[in-house]
Amino acid sequence: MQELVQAAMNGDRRSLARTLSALENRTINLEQIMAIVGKPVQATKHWQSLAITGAPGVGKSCLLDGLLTVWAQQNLRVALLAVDPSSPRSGGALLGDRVRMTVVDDPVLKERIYLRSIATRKASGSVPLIVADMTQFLLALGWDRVVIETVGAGQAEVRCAAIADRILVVEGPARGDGVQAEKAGLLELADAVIVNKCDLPGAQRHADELRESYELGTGTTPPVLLTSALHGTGVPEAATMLLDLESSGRSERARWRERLLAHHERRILESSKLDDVLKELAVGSMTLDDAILSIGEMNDE
Ligand SMILES: Nc1nc2c(ncn2[C@@H]2O[C@H](COP(=O)(O)OP(=O)(O)OP(=O)(O)O)[C@@H](O)[C@H]2O)c(=O)[nH]1
Ligand SMILES: [Mg+2]
Repeated sequence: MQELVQAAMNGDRRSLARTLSALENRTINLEQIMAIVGKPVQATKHWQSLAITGAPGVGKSCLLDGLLTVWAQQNLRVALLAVDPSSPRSGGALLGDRVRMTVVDDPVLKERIYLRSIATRKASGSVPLIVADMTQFLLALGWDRVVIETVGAGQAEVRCAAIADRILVVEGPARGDGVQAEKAGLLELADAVIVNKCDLPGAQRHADELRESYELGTGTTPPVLLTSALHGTGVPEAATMLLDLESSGRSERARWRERLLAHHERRILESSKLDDVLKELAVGSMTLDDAILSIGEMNDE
């Protein structure tokens, strides 16, 4: 494992892929890897991880292709972690079956880009945790930025997004139903929103609706931009805006809420006392409140 991680540090892509697989399969943990890497992730004045999330087919991958191209042309080294949905809709399609990234066709740019998909249906353990660990590892290896693509507004996806420093929500043109309530939680997490497919009718209207609904709420309104990933319209502007994106106050709180919930869940699931607690709960000799307390005490020891 030592040799593998060192080869990854020296830029060998196959070793990098194998180390990430080991993290994904939990055959190695982040602490062990970081002990080999030997240097912590350096804080920078910009974000280091950005989650891109939105409904299936809204154009996230197409948009990312454009964004990664611009960033790579500026000499940035960017890694993309695409979290593959386990939903029956796609049957857990792999990255290769989805949109093709053209940025890797350029022999110079491809050296500055790393693409990796994470198959959620195969993952053993918490996907947000795996994504967080992979992100830290990539940053420690010197990748400038890590971008995480997740699909949908389900709890697991929101949790994956919440591990990132910034969250970009991608939307499509208006479908005439306004801003739906079930999306409110996701929009609350957004540091920026891009309405993609602006070559189709309804995009401008949806951008207006979004701005309006943000203005009705409390806190700052995140930037709302229009792009057509298909034609490249607005993509360079979006790339520039995103590079220096600040966290909106509201998203910061929402993000920590998700992280706290994820952390709590992980503590319970990883507790050595879990089996005993479940047995006691099942026979009624313990209350749920006692169970939480008991697991908490155990972990504090
Ligand atoms: N008209 C139009 N079509 C677009 C645009 N961007 C993407 N598409 C098309 O939308 C489809 C889905 O694009 P993807 O980039 O794969 O969307 P995605 O959000 O990554 O999809 P999932 O990863 O499956 O959730 C593709 O057929 C694209 O060609 C756009 O700006 N305008
Ligand atoms: Mg995609």
